[in-house]
Amino acid sequence: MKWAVVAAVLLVAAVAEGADLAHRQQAVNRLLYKIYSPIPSAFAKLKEHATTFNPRDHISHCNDGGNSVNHLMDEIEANRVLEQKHWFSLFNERQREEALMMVDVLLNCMDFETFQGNAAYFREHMNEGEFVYAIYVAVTHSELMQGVVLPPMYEVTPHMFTNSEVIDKAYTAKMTQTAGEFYMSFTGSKKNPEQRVAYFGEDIGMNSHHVHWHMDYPFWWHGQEIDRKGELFFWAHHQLTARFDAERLSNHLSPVDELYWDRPIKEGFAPHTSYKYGGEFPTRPDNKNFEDVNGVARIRDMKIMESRIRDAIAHGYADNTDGTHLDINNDEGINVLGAAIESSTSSIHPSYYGALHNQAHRVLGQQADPHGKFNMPPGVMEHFETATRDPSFFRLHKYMDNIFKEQKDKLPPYTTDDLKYDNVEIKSVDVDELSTFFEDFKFDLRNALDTSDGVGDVTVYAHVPRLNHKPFGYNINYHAKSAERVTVRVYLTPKYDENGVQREMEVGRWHAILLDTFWVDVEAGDHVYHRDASQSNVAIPDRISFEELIKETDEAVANNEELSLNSGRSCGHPQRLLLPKGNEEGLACWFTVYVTSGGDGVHDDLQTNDYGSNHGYCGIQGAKYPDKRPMGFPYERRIPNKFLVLGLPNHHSQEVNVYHKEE
Ligand code: CUO
Repeated sequence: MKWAVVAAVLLVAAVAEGADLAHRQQAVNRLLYKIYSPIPSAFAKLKEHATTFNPRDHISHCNDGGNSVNHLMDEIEANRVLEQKHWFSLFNERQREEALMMVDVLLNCMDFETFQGNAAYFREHMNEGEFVYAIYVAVTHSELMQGVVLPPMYEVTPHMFTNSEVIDKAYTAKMTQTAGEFYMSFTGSKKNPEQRVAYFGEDIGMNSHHVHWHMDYPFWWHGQEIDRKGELFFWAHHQLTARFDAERLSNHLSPVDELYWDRPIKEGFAPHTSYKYGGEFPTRPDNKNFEDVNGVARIRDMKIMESRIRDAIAHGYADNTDGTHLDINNDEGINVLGAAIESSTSSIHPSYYGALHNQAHRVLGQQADPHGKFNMPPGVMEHFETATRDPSFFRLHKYMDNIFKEQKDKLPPYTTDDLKYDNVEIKSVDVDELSTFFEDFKFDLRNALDTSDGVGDVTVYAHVPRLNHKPFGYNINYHAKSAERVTVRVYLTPKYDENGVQREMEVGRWHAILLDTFWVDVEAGDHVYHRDASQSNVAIPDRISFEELIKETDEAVANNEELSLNSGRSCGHPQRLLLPKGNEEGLACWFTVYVTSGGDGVHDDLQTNDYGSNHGYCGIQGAKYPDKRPMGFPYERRIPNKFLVLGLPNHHSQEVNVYHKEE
């Protein structure tokens, strides 16, 4: 009895401290709930914090002695921060600086109570966009917030993911207090061939993966060094490019061409999206010539950055800030280049190599009003949430992908010894039918709308078609000489080009899509290993909806139960989009299984621990990328002699078709 009392007291104490997962999750849900309106009175604790919590009174609970709190408070008190009800873009230097001040505050909190108090206070004193960004990043990286699930961004800031027409209907629904469900179509019309692949660039799950990738691996990151961050920038975007090209082939379009600074931007773009504050996203007509963007960059600067980077590749070394050289003609070179091109804070020489990628996003985003004559807000290219909607995104990333390829192509091709793994022979692979279809997806728009304590809530949802595929799996029939741990990489590579000409392996390899990487203990003799697509380590399942997240969390808090959401990181390609769309006739692809030694795995437990099952494109947070080999192995290097690869017992390719079935 006595122990029961003690346990009960301890539980009450823990709950009062608010440190258990359910309470932390509830705080995050509430902080992000209807962020354009004041904190509702129903969230009494947060509401109270927002008015009575003075961050300066709690600096003894900050790891940095309160430096970041004092800094941000000084800026707010001097009225130097961005006003509320104004757009926010991470690429705007001053706005980013402010958002990062808040990230610093949150990441320096010693305990959850201080985190919560500061967050509630700054929610009411900072720009909403800066606030949301800071919360997402802080929850992603804070030790205190381990296990907390971030609600889907498309339900927290729906404007960034939803067509204005649908948002307008949601406003009307709210005004008239009539619930509504509205159908959203992809932007543009069938007169625009690019519209055939808009379902990919505008997929809200893919947009969400992309924005989270950049939150997990921010270019401004000044914390502990992140393993292979520059290489991962190359790889995640290389795969996005390869996947986009496969979608294009599925729809009888040529692969995307790269961007040229001295040629017109071929495709225009009318985003059909509006800011919550700041009007419509700017539109760009077809064939717009590049213009210098005031206060951002001249086109000449962009060419200079490109040429310095290409020089580094040609020389085989990059310049350090002290004038010494770093050899990049090796597997690590891609990591150096990725950081320099993006550019991130890990760039070897930021003032020399500049920030080709980040500046290009801004230059492209502002082509509709390059001289600021019309006071237009930033373009879709200036937000990771919206960038992939614009066809120029893929041109830009193809352009950078080609620069990365130059470096990779300078490395010597692998030899048989590099690629061979004698212990396993893959006899055959049986792949289930691969077929895709469009389905309807519904998401909540409520958080886009203003509200206040006295106004009733109205349910408003958007419906959007989205690509999915039939569940599939495959059996790998193998013979192993001895029981051993192995590394398995699975790729899908379109077989033909847009003209129906079969691609040579040397050409096709750069278009290979990684479907999965995993580790398994094989047994000696002849065996079959079954793998399901749903286990893929590049993709994540659907995110829990914000509504469901709130419901489950509130129930757990009310009933004093443990919260188990079973939902990992938000970074990860959507499981639904694991396959390209294909077409009615079947998109012919090579389905490749490549097995190497388990020694390629960095961690000892990879055969039982999938580390959240999203490491293929998103790495493992706080730990090393699990595959020791270069990302894209073995296709990231030239393959002048395909027979060398085809003759390997541990490499098996066979033709499959990806079918698309119209519903
Ligand atoms: Cu992800 Cu350009 O890097 O958008």
